[in-house]
Amino acid sequence: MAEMYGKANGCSRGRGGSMHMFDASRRFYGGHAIVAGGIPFAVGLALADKLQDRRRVTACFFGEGAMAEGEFHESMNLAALWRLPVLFLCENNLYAISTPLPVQQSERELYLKAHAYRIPSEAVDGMDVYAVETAIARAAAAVRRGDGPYFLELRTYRFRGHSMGDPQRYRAKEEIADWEKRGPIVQFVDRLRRDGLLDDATLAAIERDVGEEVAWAVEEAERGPWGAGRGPREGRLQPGRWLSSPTGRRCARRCARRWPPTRASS
Ligand SMILES: Cc1ncc(C[n+]2csc(CCOP(=O)(O)OP(=O)(O)O)c2C)c(N)n1
Ligand SMILES: [Mg+2]
Repeated sequence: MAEMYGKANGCSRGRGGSMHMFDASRRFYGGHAIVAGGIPFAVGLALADKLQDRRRVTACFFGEGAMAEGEFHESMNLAALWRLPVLFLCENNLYAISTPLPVQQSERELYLKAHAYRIPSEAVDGMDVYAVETAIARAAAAVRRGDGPYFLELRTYRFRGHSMGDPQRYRAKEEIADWEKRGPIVQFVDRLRRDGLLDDATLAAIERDVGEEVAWAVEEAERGPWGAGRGPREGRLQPGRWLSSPTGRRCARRCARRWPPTRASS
């Protein structure tokens, strides 16, 4: 949360924001602003593990939009050719920002693309927590055994816009409402209740705990200092300081002139 605020107590010392979250101490290697940028990076990490005889699995998450990028195909080829220990996890939520799947991809059965590189691959109901857990456990075990890469297409949906600036004019409200009814948390809770594993009091306690944790993260982020990171750009990220610089003042004036955006400039 502190990283989202751009604060120095964030995992990338406030320099990454939502696009470049990185925490090497927890083996969490991004956040990549370039669509598909994380895929060759993951292949490199898996190559390092293989060369150094470490029995690790690199889990590489990306949206289906990344599968139209050249980097995806180069990475699949090398991962398969060198039998690298990497588990590719594509979250297919049917839209790349505003572009629906049929307008992005010539082959809509996305898992077949990995299959073409001789990587074992399957499509999974990404709205079903059990199905996802089972498929990932099986795939990760195969990768860890040294069988080479594995690919899972997790079929899901994005309930919100791609970003804060996405007005979602490209899809109907009814479509979103339909998918929300089948949301993974809704389905999981229903199933736990049906199986007698969850009662109202336990659910309320879990929701309270989660709420408290999120509130704590927000407070820590609010309290965190600006720009205390080390390096040559020390302190430059403090918005107050930047806005009072000549460049900052010029940018602020330019933005003010352009706001609200007209149809032609937006
Ligand atoms: C190489 C590259 N091209 C274009 C963009 C602009 N861009 C940002 S996100 C995105 C769509 C990505 O699709 P997906 O991964 O399905 O994301 P979703 O909309 O589902 O969140 C695009 C084209 C980018 N960041 N990098
Ligand atoms: Mg998508």
